[in-house]
Amino acid sequence: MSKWDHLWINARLATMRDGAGPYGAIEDAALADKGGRIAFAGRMSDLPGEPSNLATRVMDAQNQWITPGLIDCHTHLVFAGNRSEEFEMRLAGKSYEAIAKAGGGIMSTVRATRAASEDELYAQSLSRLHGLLKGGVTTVEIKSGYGLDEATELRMLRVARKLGQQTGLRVRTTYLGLHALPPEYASKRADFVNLMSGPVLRAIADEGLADAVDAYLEGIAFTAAEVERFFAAAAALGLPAKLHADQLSDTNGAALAAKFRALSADHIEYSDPAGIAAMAQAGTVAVLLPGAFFVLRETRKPPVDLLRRHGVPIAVATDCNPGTSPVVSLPTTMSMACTLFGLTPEEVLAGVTRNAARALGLKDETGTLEVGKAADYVVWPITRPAELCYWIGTLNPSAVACSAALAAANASTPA
Ligand code: DI6
Ligand code: FE
Repeated sequence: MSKWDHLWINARLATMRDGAGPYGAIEDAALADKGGRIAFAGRMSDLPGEPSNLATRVMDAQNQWITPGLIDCHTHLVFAGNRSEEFEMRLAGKSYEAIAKAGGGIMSTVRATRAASEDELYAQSLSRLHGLLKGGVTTVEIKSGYGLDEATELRMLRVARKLGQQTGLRVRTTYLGLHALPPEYASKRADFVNLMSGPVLRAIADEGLADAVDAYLEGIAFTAAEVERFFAAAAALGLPAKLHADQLSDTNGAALAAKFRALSADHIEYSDPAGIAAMAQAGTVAVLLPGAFFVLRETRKPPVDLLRRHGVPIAVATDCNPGTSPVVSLPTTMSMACTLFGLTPEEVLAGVTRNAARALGLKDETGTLEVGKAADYVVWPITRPAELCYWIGTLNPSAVACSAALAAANASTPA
């Protein structure tokens, strides 16, 4: 047998395998990888020989816990500038909707992002990505949506792809074509929807720049009919949907997402029981975003009990964006998901691993520690998995492995 690349011994694994007991935990465990795939995840006593004979590098985890690499499945990480003035306006009593209606909000970031060069956009976004990395993230979803014209939407997605290539993180990109109506289309809504669902979508698909599409279904954003038109055009090109749904009001977003068999419906604070039942039927993941709930001081919580009762998979993400969730720490968000939404630490860890992978169409690739899956994992200096949700701002991984880094390195090494 040719040797494994790495072997961790004396570890405790939170495999997060579905149906394998709390955290899918294995004590007195070992984890090995070879060629960027997990080659062994089990008990030390089941190792097929002496560790030093089995792997090129053997590391002693000294009883630390190893989890799957964390997955942040909803971010708007690529943008220019910041919205700290609006933060101050909201603290002084102005609402998020009122600021948006007055031309601020998403449009203020659109102006800054349109004005930024690709290099500026890359540099500003890279520092945020480093923040996520420090928290154990190995896969991140990045949306466009602060361009709202062809050139800037493409630029955002290219920057997102380049961030993945250069950092070695696994990046999934989402074309958020219907995010806000730019003022130049104020009296031509249908033209804007047609542009985003037609020429811009095709240009993005031609360059292979997006893995999915997303839309903002909300009173201050787009209607169900507009979103349906956009989703249908994406489906015709083979692109799956994700949806910002029922965040500030009930717009039947959960049901619409289910109708298109969307990968996920995100936010869903106001979703009704019929919508949640439809999501369960369609296999649509519920992505909960406590950062936005916290920043906007919302009071309506997502229907967690209903999600549990219907068996809808729950994911948790940062929603990193300059308006409603300027958060670049997934562990901090995990703490919020417990304290603000009442999820258990085990539900939250599933929400940033197994279920987050599913929300990105990656469930066979990453999200659990299982032989054959990508070698994405994090070693944590903790004694219980719940510590991952308990500490705020202090916990750093002891080691992070991301197989996408290996793939990127191989791609850039001449054969
Ligand atoms: N995600 C979004 O896209 C909007 N809200 C959210 O949670 C708006 C983001 C922004 O204000 O820039
Ligand atoms: Fe968002």
